[in-house]
Amino acid sequence: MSDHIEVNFDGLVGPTHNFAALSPGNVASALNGGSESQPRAAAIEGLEKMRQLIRLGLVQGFFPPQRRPAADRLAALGFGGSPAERCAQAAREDPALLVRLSSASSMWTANAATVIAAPDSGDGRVHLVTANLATMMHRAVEADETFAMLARVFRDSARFAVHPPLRPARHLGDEGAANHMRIAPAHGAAGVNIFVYGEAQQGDFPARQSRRAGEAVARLAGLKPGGALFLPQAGRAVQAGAFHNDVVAVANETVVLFHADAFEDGAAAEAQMSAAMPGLHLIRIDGIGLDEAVKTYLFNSQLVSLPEGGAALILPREVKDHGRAWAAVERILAGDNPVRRAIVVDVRGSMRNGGGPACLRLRVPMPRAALDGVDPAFLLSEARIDGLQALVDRWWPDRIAPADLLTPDLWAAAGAASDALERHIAGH
Ligand code: SUG
Repeated sequence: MSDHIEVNFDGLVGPTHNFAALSPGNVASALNGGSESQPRAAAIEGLEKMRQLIRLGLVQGFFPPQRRPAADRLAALGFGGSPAERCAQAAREDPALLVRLSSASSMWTANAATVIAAPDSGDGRVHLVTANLATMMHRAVEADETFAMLARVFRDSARFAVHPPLRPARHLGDEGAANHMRIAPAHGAAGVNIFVYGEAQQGDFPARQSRRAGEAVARLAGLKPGGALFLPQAGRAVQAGAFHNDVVAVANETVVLFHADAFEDGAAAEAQMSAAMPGLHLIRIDGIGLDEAVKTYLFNSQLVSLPEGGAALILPREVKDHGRAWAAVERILAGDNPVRRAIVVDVRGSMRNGGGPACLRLRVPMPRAALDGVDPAFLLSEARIDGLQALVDRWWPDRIAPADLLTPDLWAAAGAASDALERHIAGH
């Protein structure tokens, strides 16, 4: 058994999961804006995905959803009274603000932080740099609480270094691990960290990740020379709806799977990646269009190393349902590379807001022994997943229509669900 593992921390879908079209450049979010959501079903889907990873023999963790609507934020903005009174005032005076403070977007934990593995960092610790999520207001409000949560979960400072969000955020857009790929001979060996960033806006849709943010992460973690590679994301990929690099590329150990149009200069990117690590399997997919990549989220699969050797792709159902995307998967499986299995999961609720299997998880490579330094309340077994499913069944709203976000009933229901989850975690 390897002494170095990767733990996936999935975000539990929150009780206010809804479709508010808050993310320009995210095609699914725009398309589904205004439709009714199913928070309970979406949370159960996510938990089932976590269960599948456990059944593969992998270590699985979770992060709780942040409390929404964020009534504490409303207080900081001058809304007065009890949490419900603050929400009521905001609903009257600035409903668009209340909607932004009601998003369950903290579920996409690939955007919680950038993680630098222990073998790559200057001090041998795992480094987590909290993402500032500066580009979208509903996401920027996550950052401070995410920092506090990460410090709580990764509590052993001899093993983990948790950094606050980069500031000034507006000038250092940072969306975390969604724009970072690590290549290495194995999780436990020294690797190369690929930071993919967006150049200045090239169309209607914003690029969210700045090059400077990646440079700061590299410095903060003490990356060794040669331990970092900076690649510009293709402007046309961003304009096609790849608002994060993980919509068009994914890497794991010796494999990089990417769309032919993912990088600004594809040939140069391939040459640089190959030069950075001998023995790399570069799997370039050109049989499907960028629009199909965005629609199916083929590249937002999780690519995980299996305990028995080889790797598996954890794919969204939308890939299986799409002829050309599925044909690409079959070619990957037949090819000369470590990918052995394709496992299909259903995370439809999250997908409809542009969050696939890989968006829902923060991967944290660590020495197995470092698990002792993680708060066990955030590590899962199948029995603990059963417990969370029962909780979600009881407390998560069945449906949310956009207008519900402005009603006291929903604030009360969401608050009760968050209280129940807090008690559940405290009772662990
Ligand atoms: O930031 N969607 C998220 C999806 C994040 C996906 N994460 C990764 N690719 N790693 C976003 O755009 C939509 C919310 C709404 O429209 O209601 C949203 O925030």
